[in-house]
Amino acid sequence: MFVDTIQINLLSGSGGSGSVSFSSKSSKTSPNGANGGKGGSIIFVSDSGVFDYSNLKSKGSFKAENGGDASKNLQNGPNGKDMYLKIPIGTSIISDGELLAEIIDENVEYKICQGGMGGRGNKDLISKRNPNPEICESGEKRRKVTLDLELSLLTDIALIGLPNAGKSSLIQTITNSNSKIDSYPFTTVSPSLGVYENNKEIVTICDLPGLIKGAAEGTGLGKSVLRHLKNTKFIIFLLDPDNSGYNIEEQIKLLENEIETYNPEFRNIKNLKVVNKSDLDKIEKNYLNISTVTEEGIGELLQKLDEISFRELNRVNKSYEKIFVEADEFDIEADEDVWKIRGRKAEKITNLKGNSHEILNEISYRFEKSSISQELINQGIKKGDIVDLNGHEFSYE
Ligand SMILES: Nc1nc2c(ncn2[C@@H]2O[C@H](COP(=O)(O)OP(=O)(O)OP(=O)(O)O)[C@@H](O)[C@H]2O)c(=O)[nH]1
Ligand SMILES: [Mg+2]
Repeated sequence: MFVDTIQINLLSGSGGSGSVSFSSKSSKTSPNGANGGKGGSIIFVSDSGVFDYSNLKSKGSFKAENGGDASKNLQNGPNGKDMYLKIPIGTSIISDGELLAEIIDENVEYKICQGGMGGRGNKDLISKRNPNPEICESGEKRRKVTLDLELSLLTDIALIGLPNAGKSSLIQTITNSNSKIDSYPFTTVSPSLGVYENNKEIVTICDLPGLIKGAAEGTGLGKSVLRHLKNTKFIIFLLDPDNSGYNIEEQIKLLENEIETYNPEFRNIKNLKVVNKSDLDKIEKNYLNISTVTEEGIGELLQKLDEISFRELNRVNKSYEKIFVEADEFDIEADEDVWKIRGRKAEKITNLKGNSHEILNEISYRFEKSSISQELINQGIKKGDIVDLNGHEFSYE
């Protein structure tokens, strides 16, 4: 089964915990607790040998390795392995309806779910304030990301027409494709690719399901057909003189209208209008007439296509990568004189283990320096109010 849309859950690895330990070679002990390993990240790699998401479909959820905890005596925890997932070229990466990336180049790596930072051990926490720390940091938690992936195939030519126009018959006539042909509408339910060689280059053709009125709004297989056009360089409109509902001009109008409604930019895709089924003696004078049955006109069609240099044509889509600055976010919830603060930034302040007295000192030092403290002042915190920072409570001074 061809899978061209998928929702997947990604979990990066958590960071390992730092350690608290001391060297005791001489009478003077010194901190030598090491750092936890980084958690593994999940990285997409665009691969021209992958054609859809069926390799991801069977799992749906992916988890990178956690970083290891540090041991004593300067032994850092091992980093968790990154996980690489192959995705097809032509993938749109979408999070919560927002487009994060369009991947149309081969071998692009996209770190989509960052592994957690390892926690620092007591050696790296030495400071003037605390020269002999008995605390360490726990590692950052894993991140969870849910993404929608949508594929728009990269092809030179797309065959567009109403159901039964003969699109699959045409791709079979001119390429090695064995797209299914039958006399009922919507025989083709997913795109199929074929290639042929002209005197200059290898040309890829994509046979698509038929379009009907309302396709741009999702009628029939509409959206899943039209989505592919953003990575298509050229359209053949295949028209059917034997269609009982629409004459040739009406078919052109319907198809162009659906395409433009879906995306006005698609108007710029070059096209050729071809009338099929000339063997039925329904010749349309103003167009190239062909028959996939008698192969009449097929040579002429190929000649016309030979005149086009597909390499030089542009696709509507551009590769795109949103600069993804992860916010060090936090939420403040105020209830009378208690201020509850949660979120990644709060975790970064309170991620400490060890001597409880030192933990409190370190937390209040980090808290005062942080933007959380400034935000609380802006929101009107008063002396004596209770601050609940990720479960650690203290009174504000
Ligand atoms: N007489 C005649 N019939 C044709 C010709 N080309 C295709 N057909 C017939 O038209 C019907 C539809 O052909 P398909 O190739 O499956 O059409 P399609 O456009 O791929 O249809 P969908 O996948 O349903 O959108 C079949 O019965 C074909 O045999 C032609 O040149 N002449
Ligand atoms: Mg078909």
